[in-house]
Amino acid sequence: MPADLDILSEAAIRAGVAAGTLGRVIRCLERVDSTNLYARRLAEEEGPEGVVVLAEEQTQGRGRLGRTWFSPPHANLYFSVLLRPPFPAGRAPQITLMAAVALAETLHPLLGDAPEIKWPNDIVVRGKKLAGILTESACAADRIKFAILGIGINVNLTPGALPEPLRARATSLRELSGVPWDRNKLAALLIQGLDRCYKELTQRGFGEMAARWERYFALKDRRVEVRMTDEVLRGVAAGIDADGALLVRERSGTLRRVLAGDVFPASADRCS
Ligand code: BT5
Repeated sequence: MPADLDILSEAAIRAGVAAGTLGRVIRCLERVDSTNLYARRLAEEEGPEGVVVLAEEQTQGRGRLGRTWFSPPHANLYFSVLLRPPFPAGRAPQITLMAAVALAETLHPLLGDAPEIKWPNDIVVRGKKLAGILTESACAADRIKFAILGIGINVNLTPGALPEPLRARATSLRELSGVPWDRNKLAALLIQGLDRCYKELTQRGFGEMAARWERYFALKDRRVEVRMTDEVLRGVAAGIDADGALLVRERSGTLRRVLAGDVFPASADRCS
């Protein structure tokens, strides 16, 4: 039987979330295919903005581009937020970047160490991946109809529980701090942080959020390699633009905009 720390509780999370848009409805599930798929089903049934779905375990936890998210039970946080931003479709990538800022700003004081954002969707601490973000949106008439913001954070996962290929590349809050974390309190803090950043993004636009994002962008001004589906691009990471695209200056001086791909320090021999 799991100890209290190992059980997600809607009441405990709600107690830590002030009235806002995000978290007005909180649903904790024992096991689900993917919280993103569950939230998408709610969105298609006209669920309201701000619903947060958490699960103890995912049987089909998803990453980008058909990858999987390792989601063992009662150890981590896996949750999705249903958003209905009043944005044109082109602004969808800003949701992932906003969420990365919220995660970094919430985790930074708790951890002591500054987390790093790896464009577009990873939170990395001491060189290992702590969290990932997957935003999936549906559009109609060039507007975002809804967006599902999915977040996975390794909380109390012990390194021995990771499958072999992930051991060298993934970490958890417990591994970093040496102590177990209260997932309900952490979930509440993250929901609050996301609510604040989402409000700022919708009310004030992306400019200020982009500046905050760049503060945590470890590869800024460094030589990088960007792996895209049909091309590998090399250059210096210059930052992000108003649409959230990664800007890479090639050796020729050309500034390239990258909308989707994986970025690595140049010559690093790692895979995502
Ligand atoms: C991501 O994709 O990082 C997005 C992960 C989003 C997961 C959340 S959990 C709640 C919600 N519901 C879902 O079904 N998904 C979201 P990507 O950048 O493609 O990275 C995927 C890669 O990260 C994998 O190919 C592995 O190499 C690595 N990975 C998988 N599980 C991991 C874990 N638990 N911790 C660290 N790295 C992991």
